Amino acid sequence: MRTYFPDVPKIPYEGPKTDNPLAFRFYKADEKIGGKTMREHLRFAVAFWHTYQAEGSDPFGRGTAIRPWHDVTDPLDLAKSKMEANFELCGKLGAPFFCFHDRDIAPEADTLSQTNCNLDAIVRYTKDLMKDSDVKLLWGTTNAFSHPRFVHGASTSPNADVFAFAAAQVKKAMEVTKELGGQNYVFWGGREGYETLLNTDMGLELDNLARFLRLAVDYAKEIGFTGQFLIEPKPKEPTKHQYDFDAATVVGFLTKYGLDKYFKLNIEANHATLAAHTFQHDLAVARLNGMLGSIDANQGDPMLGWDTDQFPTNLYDTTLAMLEVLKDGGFKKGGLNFDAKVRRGSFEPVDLFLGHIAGMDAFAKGLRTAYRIQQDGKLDAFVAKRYDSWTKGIGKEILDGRVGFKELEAYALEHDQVRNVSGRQEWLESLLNAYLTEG
Ligand code: XLS
Ligand code: CA
Ligand code: CA
Repeated sequence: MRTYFPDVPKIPYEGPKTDNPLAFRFYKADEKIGGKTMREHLRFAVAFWHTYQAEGSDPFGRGTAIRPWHDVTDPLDLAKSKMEANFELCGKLGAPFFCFHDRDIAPEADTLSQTNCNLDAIVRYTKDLMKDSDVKLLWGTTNAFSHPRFVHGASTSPNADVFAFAAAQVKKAMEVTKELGGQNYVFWGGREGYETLLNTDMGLELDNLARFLRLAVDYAKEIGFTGQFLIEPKPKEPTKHQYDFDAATVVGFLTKYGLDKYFKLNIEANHATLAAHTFQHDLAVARLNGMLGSIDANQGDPMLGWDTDQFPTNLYDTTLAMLEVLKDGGFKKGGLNFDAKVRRGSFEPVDLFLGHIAGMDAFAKGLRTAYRIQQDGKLDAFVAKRYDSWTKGIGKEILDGRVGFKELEAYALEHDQVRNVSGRQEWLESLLNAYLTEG
């Protein structure tokens, strides 16, 4: 088989002081942290769309990327080349997983049945490549947003034919994900949202979205697909109002339609910040609802109002994210998918490795720091002490359901000189900095 990145070796761990750009500083796959290897904790995945499809175009200019498969012209051969490159890149990085949309891995043809044949051919080819590799599929999904037929949405389109088309596509993508041993299946809202209520029946669209997800659940049961279903919130882009706005919105939606037991959430950092939340906030909302499924690891740019999908390098964020994952008892079927693309100016093939190494190291360092924070217990102890009033006296009586408004009024009349204590935010932030800079 062809080698796509001949100048890139298997990436070694060389420690924080290395000058070698093609080495890890913090990610030592086999090192155990709290009984699990870093590989098992972090479950890194490479995103097919950004790594092999993105060419670095923007609204002002065409792609700049130089890619080793650019000499391949036949669409199916090109799809095979990219899949070969994927196994080489994941293998050299030591990333145990990859993720894809149906249309990333195989070209769309003029008819749905020919498109499905293309997909089948690539899936067969991928299965063969998997035989000689440890690389697995973390999740598959459907691209039901790029083609013009999805101009008004997929399952929330006003056009029932589009709903049917999207259903056919998800059916096939789910079968393919199962065939390749995918551990999860993602539903991201694509164009499921709207631009203006002047032309939109929002009630019907939301009911249809739920209807669609219910049909997906039924079909998964029918074919015995046991992967975890994940919904990925995003507040805007491409539509102005995306229905899956943020973690809290999705939890409410799933609960309303009785779908909550079938789905968990795939939280993307850049989507959380677009919703004006921190990444940690949306992870915490998912965790508190027992729905933290998986993560799309990237970061946005606070000075830009759109989804920039940059490789995550902010240690503050990766640390707080891994703290949420550790509090949740670690990933089950999910993992850390790099939904991230190298910048337009980083156009050489080696940049694909440098981007992933930067992201893997940022999360490895985040894991190390988060684990120390958790073991040390100082932050947890501070929070526990802050809520101490609920462990005794009137607080305990409230929690035990032993008092109503009348008893509370009687209590308040007796204790109306309330005294609060400082929240010590600055001290806590400085403590976090100490964890980040030591060790
Ligand atoms: C787009 C989303 C998308 C999903 C998968 O913003 O991040 O890439 O992760 O469809
Ligand atoms: Ca994503
Ligand atoms: Ca994104």
